[in-house]
Order: sequence, then structure tokens, then C-alpha cells
Amino acid sequence: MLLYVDTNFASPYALAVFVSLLEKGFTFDIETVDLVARAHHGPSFAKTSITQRVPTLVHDGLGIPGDGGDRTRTSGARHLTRVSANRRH
Ligand SMILES: N[C@@H](CCC(=O)N[C@@H](CS)C(=O)NCC(=O)O)C(=O)O
Repeated sequence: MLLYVDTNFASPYALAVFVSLLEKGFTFDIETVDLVARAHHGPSFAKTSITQRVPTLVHDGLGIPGDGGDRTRTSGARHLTRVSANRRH
């Protein structure tokens, strides 16, 4: 599993997922996304996260964003993004 968080570790949403994964005892990697440099709108992260936001969790080739926020809230599977198999997770 790979959790994307912001470079400054300042996102409360990302930290909530981080703490939840730790509390559940999951092993996972972390990758940072520089929101200030707008890296989350780059083509690489856009392929991984349909909302282009952190947190995004990649598990078994699926990019799973947070709840999508008010602007993009929809149900379930529409927020899952298939991630290329060679990505570290
Ligand atoms: N409710 C949102 C929270 C995630 C969120 O808004 N993350 C912020 C960082 S705290 C973000 O990625 N902002 C970048 C942007 O909106 O362009 C979700 O789960 O998708």
C-alpha cells in the first residue's frame, strides 16, 4: 500500500488516513506530493488520483482518494483509478 500525503505533512485529511492505517496495523509506504508546486495537477498524479488531492491511497493497483470533497462528491467506484502495475505500492 502506498499513501500519498502532502510534502509538508500538513493535510489533516492525509494525517487522519495515516493515523488510521497505523492504528489498524497496516504496513504502507508514503510518497509526498508538493501541493505548493502544484505537483498534484501533473500528469503522473492525475493518473493515480482522480480527484488530484491528498490523501490518495494506492492498493492493489487502485488509486483511492479521500471522499472527494464537496466539489466532486459522488458514490463509490467512480473515484477509483487503476494505477499502472509498475508503480511502487
Ligand atoms: N475532502 C477532501 C479532502 C482532501 C483535500 O482537500 N486535500 C487537500 C489538502 S488538505 C488537497 O489535496 N488540496 C489540493 C487541491 O485541492 O488542489 C477529499 O477527501 O478529497
